[in-house]
Amino acid sequence: MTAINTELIAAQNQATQATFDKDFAHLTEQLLRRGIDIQQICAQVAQFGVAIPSWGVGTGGTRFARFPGPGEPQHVFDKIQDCGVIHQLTRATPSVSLHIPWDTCSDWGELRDAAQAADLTFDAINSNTFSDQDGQAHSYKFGSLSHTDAATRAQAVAHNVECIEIGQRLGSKALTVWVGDGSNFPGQQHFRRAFDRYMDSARQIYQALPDDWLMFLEHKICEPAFYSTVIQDWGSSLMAAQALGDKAQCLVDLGHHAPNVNIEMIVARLIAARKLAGFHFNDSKYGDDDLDAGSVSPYRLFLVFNELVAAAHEQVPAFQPAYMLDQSHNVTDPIESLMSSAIQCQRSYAQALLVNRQALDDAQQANDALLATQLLKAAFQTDVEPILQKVRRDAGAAADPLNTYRSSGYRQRMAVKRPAAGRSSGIV
Ligand code: AFD
Ligand code: MN
Ligand code: MN
Repeated sequence: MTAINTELIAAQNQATQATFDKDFAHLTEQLLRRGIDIQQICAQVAQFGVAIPSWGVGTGGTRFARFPGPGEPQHVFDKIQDCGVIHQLTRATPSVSLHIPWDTCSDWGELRDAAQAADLTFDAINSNTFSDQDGQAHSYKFGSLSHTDAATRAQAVAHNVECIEIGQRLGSKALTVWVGDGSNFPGQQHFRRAFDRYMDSARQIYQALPDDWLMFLEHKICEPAFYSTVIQDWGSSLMAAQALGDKAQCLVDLGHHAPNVNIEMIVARLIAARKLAGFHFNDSKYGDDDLDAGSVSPYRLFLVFNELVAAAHEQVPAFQPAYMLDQSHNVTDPIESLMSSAIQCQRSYAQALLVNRQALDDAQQANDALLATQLLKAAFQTDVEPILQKVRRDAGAAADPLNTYRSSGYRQRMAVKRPAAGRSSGIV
């Protein structure tokens, strides 16, 4: 089942075929001079996929306001349909990451079928103990997994276990746990005891994990707690993951660090510790801004991918990070943002594949700082668009996803089919 007319895609791709051929031939020749086989790069890029967060297809908002866009998804099946469009046009987003209970469903089997029909699978499932749900016995106002009250902690544990059960029905293989737990005032919370309580709860969740599942711990420096958070940085996350066991790993959301922190080095450390779960890609200028991946700092995104490609190149054992987007689209059509963000991740990956690893090793060994950094720049400054387009064309996706999406009239059709529903979930 395809949401966008395949003939439209084919016609648009055909219209730009001749200029594309020239661009691709030129890049092929350029890379050959650098000793790089473009077909090999294309084959690797074709394997790249990044999961779409179900909450990302609805318009986001800030704590000040939300400005809903037309044709927003009204339930999880609509979200799957939108994710299907993103994947159809890019072939770079083969899976969806659900958020419970934002994504409620009375028949998970039906949802699995709908995803399959859209050629999608389910990535890590996300629990939510950072907001209260209707009819919930205990409030998370003062925390969840680390709450001072045992009954509140037990409720939060039970929710996570339920998320695992839902995920099992959908074919997920990981649970992502992010808690908003923390404090707003110095003295409000006993740091060590709060961490101990978190660990006690996390252990119970860990015990409920099926053998072939992973538990992704997502740290975040602040928000909604603005003085301290229980899992505030990669150090706390690593401590927790190491104490829990092999199935617990650390997830890096690019927006969850102190300003100017060297994220690519954190990535390298987590790889060294064999604890890198994967990513929530997005970009930021100030905090957890959830801007589109690579929209502010494309070089930083490239440097993160450079660490990932280096680890794969050096054959770090069991190195299989999970890639997800986690963005909030306040002023753009979410489908457009998600398509361009997925492609931006692909672009960074492709550029990182162009780094001359041997020359970089040699430059590092010789302490040739300038040459080393120029080798990275040479890769980053290569326009890999023909590679990305080639991969999309070969997969039957759109050569120019944004243009094809806009001319498909999908959003206009959805605006009629899904009349303004008022509020939708996914504001963080
Ligand atoms: C948080 C985290 C986490 C969570 C999300 C909800 O990034 O991934 O699931 O917001 O939108 O800041
Ligand atoms: Mn996140
Ligand atoms: Mn976040």
